[in-house]
Amino acid sequence: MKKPAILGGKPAFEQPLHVGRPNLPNRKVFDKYVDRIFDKRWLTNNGPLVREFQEKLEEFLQVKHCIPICNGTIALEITERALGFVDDVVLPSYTFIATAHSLQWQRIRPVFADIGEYSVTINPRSIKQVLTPNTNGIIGVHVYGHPCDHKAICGISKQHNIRVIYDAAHAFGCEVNGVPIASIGDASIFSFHATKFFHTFEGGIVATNDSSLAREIFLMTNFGFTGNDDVSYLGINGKMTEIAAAMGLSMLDSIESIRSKNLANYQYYKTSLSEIDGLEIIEPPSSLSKNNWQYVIAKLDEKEFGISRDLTVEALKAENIFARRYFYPGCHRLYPYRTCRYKNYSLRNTENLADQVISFPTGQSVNESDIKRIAQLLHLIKLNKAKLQKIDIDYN
Ligand code: T4K
Repeated sequence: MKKPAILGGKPAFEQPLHVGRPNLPNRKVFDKYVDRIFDKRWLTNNGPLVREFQEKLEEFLQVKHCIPICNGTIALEITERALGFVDDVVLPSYTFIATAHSLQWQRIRPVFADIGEYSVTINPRSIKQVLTPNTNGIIGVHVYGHPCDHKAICGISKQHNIRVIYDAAHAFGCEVNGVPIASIGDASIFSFHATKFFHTFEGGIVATNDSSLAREIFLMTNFGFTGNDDVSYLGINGKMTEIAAAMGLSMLDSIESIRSKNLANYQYYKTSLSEIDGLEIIEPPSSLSKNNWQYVIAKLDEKEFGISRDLTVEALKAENIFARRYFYPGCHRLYPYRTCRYKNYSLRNTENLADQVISFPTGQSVNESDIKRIAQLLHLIKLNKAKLQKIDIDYN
């Protein structure tokens, strides 16, 4: 059996395999849109491609309004402001740091709730436990595209008169029990960052069925201008560029082939990893009736696997496989939140999952033979556990 690279062997992959390696559209389709940008000399500020992209997204996502934005974080910030979020807003700690920062950046207090024991999304019971008289917003995150329990969240929102945003950064093209995911809650935001299943280099949107909210968000995205010399809202520059829309329009053409590729990769992983004790792929819940299969996520049980999750990630890195620990350690254990006094309640499920999670490379640039090789390497790492355990790692 070959020596693992971490013990001095040669890396298994010459070219690195990354989680988040961007999917790309057909180059000729993209070039045609770029020609249109050059012909028109219109680069940003709600240009023709952005407007065309917006219309296509509204149709694709089956939602009344989509407002294109420069990235997912600004989409969150503008939506929070437009919905009047102040004081305390409840969100899961198990998310990318941008969800929490979008609040803290505006001096709104993020109040972290736990995820469920068997789910990756915010637990409605935990939301109820952390509500305060000052809570006026909830942000549910469809982590890895897995839908939040939106019916229970809707009940809490009605009972306490609290508005709800869904951070659907991972859920583009998903449906929950046959319902398009963008149509639940007061508004949803999507991230079109390069690492996402569907992207515009950098970008995002707010999606909502509320027409007056959509107008307010649209105006806030352009400094609050309601005419050349008239400003009606406190706004910011959140505009999407024409080149980003060109990428988005081209990606829409390729979206179903990328979805199929992701699904095939997910199935290869599921088969290849099924025989490895201590490593378990997290399956999507049955409520996710349409998935984009963007993330392949597993839980590594150190006792059963024989080596820690962190050492495994490090050993894979030596083989040129850049797996990630999305979302370790949970926002509440990161700056600036770790020093706040939130912890009169438990985030046990968040911490358990964050300590075990491992995200594997997928997307267009990964194929069946890569996945088989990754599985073989995991076997190899397990076999060499005694030697590997002697290695001291400094993950960061
Ligand atoms: N809400 C949620 C739930 C989110 O997950 C995110 C973003 C947001 C809100 C905010 O949306 P944006 O404001 O970003 O639109 C990456 C992405 O940058 C971030 O968009 C994403 N979530 C998050 C989950 O992943 P990092 O800090 O892990 O990125 P980085 O630089 O480590 O890159 C990730 C991997 O992708 C690396 O292995 C390298 C690879 N990569 C990356 C780029 C940009 C490439 O191979 N090529 C590339 O061009 O955050």
